[in-house]
Amino acid sequence: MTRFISLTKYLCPLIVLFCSASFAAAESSSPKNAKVFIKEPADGATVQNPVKVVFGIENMMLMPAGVPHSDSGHHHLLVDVKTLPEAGKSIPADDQHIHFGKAQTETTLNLAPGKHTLQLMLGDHLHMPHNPPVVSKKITITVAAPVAEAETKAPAKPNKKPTEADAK
Ligand SMILES: [Cu+2]
Repeated sequence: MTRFISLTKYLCPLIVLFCSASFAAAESSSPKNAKVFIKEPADGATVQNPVKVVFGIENMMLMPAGVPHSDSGHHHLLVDVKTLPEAGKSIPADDQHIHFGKAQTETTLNLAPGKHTLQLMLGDHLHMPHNPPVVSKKITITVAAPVAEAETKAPAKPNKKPTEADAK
């Protein structure tokens, strides 16, 4: 009896694994604790161009595009993306969906001054989102206007000592 119980205990997860694998053969699976996150900049930060973005990953392996390997993928940086890329399709490649197919762990961006959102999504060797998708929290940053531009808009006050006239 004990032997039977322990056997089913090990067999059940295996059966579930095989079944789910056959139903979702097109998508690469990801472990439950898989995580990607933006290490830099901090959420809510005000930054200057060029904006350095550092990627973090946990419980998945970084692998260049085109190299199939279980529990692996490469980063995709989503800039001002409102709707996440669809499951079962390659993540689009454009200015708002930047692929890091060489397994890079950081990048620098030049963004228009103002507010922007950044989010990471892992894609497999075929640039497809995993099942379940491995997506970071979406952060918002403010890109400050270039210093020269900021100065012309708000000229710095001349550095002089306060006089009696100033005090009145
Ligand atoms: Cu990709």
